[in-house]
Amino acid sequence: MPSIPAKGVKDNSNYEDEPHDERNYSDLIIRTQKPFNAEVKLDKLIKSYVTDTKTHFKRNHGAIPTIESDKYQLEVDIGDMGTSGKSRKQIISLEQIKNYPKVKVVAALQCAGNRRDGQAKVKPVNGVIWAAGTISNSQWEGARLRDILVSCGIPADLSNEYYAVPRHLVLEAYGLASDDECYGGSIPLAWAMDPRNDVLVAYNMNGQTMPRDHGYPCRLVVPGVIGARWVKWLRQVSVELEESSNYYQQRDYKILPPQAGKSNCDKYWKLFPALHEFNVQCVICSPQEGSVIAQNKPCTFKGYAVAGGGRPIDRVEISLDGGKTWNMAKLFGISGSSPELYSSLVNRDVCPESNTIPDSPSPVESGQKHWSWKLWTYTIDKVPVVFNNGTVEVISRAWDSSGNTQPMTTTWNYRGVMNNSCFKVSLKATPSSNL
Ligand SMILES: Nc1nc2c(c(=O)[nH]1)N[C@H]1C(S)=C(S)[C@@H](COP(=O)(O)O)O[C@H]1N2
Ligand SMILES: [Mo]
Repeated sequence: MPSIPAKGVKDNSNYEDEPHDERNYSDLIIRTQKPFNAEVKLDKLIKSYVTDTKTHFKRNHGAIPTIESDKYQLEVDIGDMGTSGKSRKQIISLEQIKNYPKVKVVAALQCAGNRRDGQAKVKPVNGVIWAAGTISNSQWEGARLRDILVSCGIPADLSNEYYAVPRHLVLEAYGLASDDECYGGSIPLAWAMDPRNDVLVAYNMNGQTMPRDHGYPCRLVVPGVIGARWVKWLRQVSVELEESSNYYQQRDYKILPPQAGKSNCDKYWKLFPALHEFNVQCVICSPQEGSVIAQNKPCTFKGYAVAGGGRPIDRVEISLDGGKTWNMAKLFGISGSSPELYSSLVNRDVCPESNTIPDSPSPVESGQKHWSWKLWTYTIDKVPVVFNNGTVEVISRAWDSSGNTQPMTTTWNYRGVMNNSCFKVSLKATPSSNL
């Protein structure tokens, strides 16, 4: 645990060096200033398939540290493999990290607290109240954590008997955090060692140096897994037999049963596992709640959908009759994590007013994981008069390749995490002449 800041690192405990120039404040909704927590306005969120870096949500449990990249050190502790002849603790510089084979992955990053506002409507929850804008889809570039660990002495072959014992990679960050001595967490070692999982120590985001807000000089990228494990300003990675004891692993990102609340949560934390993969999610970004739409005119609904663990989104559906019948939306996105496809998608207007989004490219080879979100549109040619000056409720839901879909209503949990109930917007349909 860090008590004094490392050489070349300033903790900025008074928030004296926040990177204001990295933030497009007009696209963001600020939830807390210190720490800086901001989500993206829904209409801005889907303006391009790859999220603009300055418009990316920002989720922090402390101040943004200032780190001099030439002094940056990643400490790797290989735990009980330290008896194999390799030294147990090894220090790796940024230059060394950049010498490993470079890997690019396009992946969605979603906070487990995305849509916590829906939980807070049921009963007060403990956490920043977010709407549906704590998600992004970016290209991440860096070294495979697997490659670094193999060169430090961890067996490369997952069939090695070493993997008969489950181990964890305990992650710690530079900088301060509000609930513990530093920000930390863990992921299963075998997850990070599986090359198909694309776990990266990333130093570039969308083709540019990693911004300070997002982890400069290095952050972990764990596609398909809740944002909490994507540790920014990565300081240490240790192989251990137990999960991280850090607050953010043990007491934060868990789904407690509804009977657990502020007064009795202590006895429940131990009973439930820390969250890892996120669940299937789908959000209507436009039109937004309360908007007015014109009768007899076309109306296009737009949004995003994403599934955890590398599962593809198979289907997005829209209901205009309270969930009795469902209509299929058009999906747009890349099927795997191919960097070639990425380059053709950057800054492309994927949600034009007309419904001209191309269908998804054909499925990729089996075994390839699906880390990106899908954007979708659904157009009705004529808003029916039957809505008759009244409100119409539009409901969306997605299905992933494992047949997972979304519940109609949310089940409350104390931390308000992983709310993926069907997204609903109420719109007012009026005669066009009234608009
Ligand atoms: N060091 C550090 N890493 C962190 C956090 C943090 O507060 N400190 N927040 C985590 C959470 S909860 C999320 S959702 C993501 C958010 O990443 P972003 O700010 O780049 O959007 O970073 C994760 N990594
Ligand atoms: Mo998060």
